[in-house]
Amino acid sequence: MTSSLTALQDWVDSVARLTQPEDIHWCTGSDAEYKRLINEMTRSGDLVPLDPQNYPHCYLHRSHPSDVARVEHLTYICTVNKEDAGPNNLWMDPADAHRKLDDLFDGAMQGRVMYVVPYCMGPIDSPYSRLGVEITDSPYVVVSMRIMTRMGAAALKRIEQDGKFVKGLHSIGDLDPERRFIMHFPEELSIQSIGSGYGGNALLGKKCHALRIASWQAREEGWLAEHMLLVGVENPQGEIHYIACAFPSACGKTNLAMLIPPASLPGWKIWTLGDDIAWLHLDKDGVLRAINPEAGYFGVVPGTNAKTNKNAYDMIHSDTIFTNVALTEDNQPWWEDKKVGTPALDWQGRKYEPGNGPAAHPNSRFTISAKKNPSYSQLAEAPEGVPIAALIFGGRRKELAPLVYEARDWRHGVLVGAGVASETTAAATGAVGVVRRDPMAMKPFCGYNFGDYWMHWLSFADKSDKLPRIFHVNWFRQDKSGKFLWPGFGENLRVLRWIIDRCENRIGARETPIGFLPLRSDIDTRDLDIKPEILDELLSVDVSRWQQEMASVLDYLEGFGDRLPADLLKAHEQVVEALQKAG
Ligand code: SAT
Ligand code: MN
Repeated sequence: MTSSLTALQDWVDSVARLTQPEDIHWCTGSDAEYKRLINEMTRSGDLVPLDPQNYPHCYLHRSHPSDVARVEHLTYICTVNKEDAGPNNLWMDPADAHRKLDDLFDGAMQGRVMYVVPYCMGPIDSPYSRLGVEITDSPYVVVSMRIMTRMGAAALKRIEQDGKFVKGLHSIGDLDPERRFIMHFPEELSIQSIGSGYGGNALLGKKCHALRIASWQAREEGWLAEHMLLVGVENPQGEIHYIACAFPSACGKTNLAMLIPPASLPGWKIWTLGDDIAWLHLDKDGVLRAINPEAGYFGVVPGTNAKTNKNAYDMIHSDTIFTNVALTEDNQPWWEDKKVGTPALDWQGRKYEPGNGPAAHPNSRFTISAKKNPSYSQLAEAPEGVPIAALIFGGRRKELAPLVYEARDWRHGVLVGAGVASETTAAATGAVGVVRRDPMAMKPFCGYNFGDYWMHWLSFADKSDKLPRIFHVNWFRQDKSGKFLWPGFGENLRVLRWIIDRCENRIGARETPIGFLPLRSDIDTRDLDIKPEILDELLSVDVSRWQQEMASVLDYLEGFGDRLPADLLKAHEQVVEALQKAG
């Protein structure tokens, strides 16, 4: 046995001694194993099989009603030095955290099977991929990890070769929110999660590994782990530009990643590589290349219909695990804005009563292999990834932020990313609709001090002169009555087109204090029912409100004290000066 397999075996043994499972199963990732687990969960009631005619191989999982979203207030970064976790994270001393967790994990798997789940984040033969092993007592987690990652024998083989892997320990425990913790030990490359069976807290390959731990690894190794969708945009001439976009959870990453062009833009096509996470590396020529570390989607269900996201809507009619949706009389999944059928049972399995709130939980999810997507990119498995033409930041903001603008240069782009703010959504527990700073859409996911993270981002300017341009978009502007000003969904391609034309130096732009904005005539509004004055509003920069915004950004940045990079402050000053001149 190689030393990495010995280390793995030793760790599995020590976890088994602590958690005392009834049995241990090493997952191979085979079809037979998947089917066996599905059958067992169907028998135990963990999964409800759906209508086999209309939803073949689809299942419903109901999580505990107190366990339906990420729990940011119980998510910790445990570094030896508190400053390394930063004010953007909850921190606990690693020794204290281990003591607390050892207590909670003591005997936690009694009467249960302990599954050992080797997985690879990224194409199995990519130099950019990284390995992990999750130990869990939840068969729902195992089948989900098989969909979301390259899981099983091939990953184990690569662990043997690479010698390095992230250790993730998960138990659903007793699902008591008082005994629920999601703890990360970046210095030990390990994760421990207890008390939750919900996706982002329990599928440790996703946010815990591919973002929190990977962001730490990425800084040490000189790359970036980002909360970004990844797509290829093909134009009628057959050229494909790859772009990566960072939006907070439940702000439409999956919809944009699977966008279907409107009829008035014939010949365009979107190819999906990823809908949530991108790992970005500079290649030897200085080109920024991206892979999607995941192999499946864990997407928000409500709002998905044949109009908003036809690819997703069609795709989730087979081979899908739904979590916390409602059911119709004839056992079809149902959710708000599905537009067909009526709910009989709500997401908790109760008879549906409108007085009890939405039928499907607002954060109900679908889990499905990326290969089922009709717009799945040929290059999704490419070990070398794809070259990035543009990076796009965005948030959900009723006011202020224009439809699109371009940063002046990389340094300004990092400031634009650092200043992102967005209204909170149902993807995390807590109030919904409150504007908060969510730099690079990484507020819940950066595994270290944001000050150091921005420094790391800024450092790329010295490493390459071929970096992509950086943009900011906002699909969510509203008028006084709360109506969206921009139609969104497929029409967002019109904005991507402008972005690509800018990257190709095909068009000019209007220089404003916050960056470059489109000339009205450069946004193609053919066949769109949008009045010129609305477009003007979407493309306007209100100087005095932006002065307030920049003051609030500065307030936020100053919270990072001496870890705040001087270059970021300089970029900020530049915008403030330009606003002053304009005002
Ligand atoms: O955290 S999850 O991966 O469960 C979903 C999200 O918030 O993006
Ligand atoms: Mn996400």
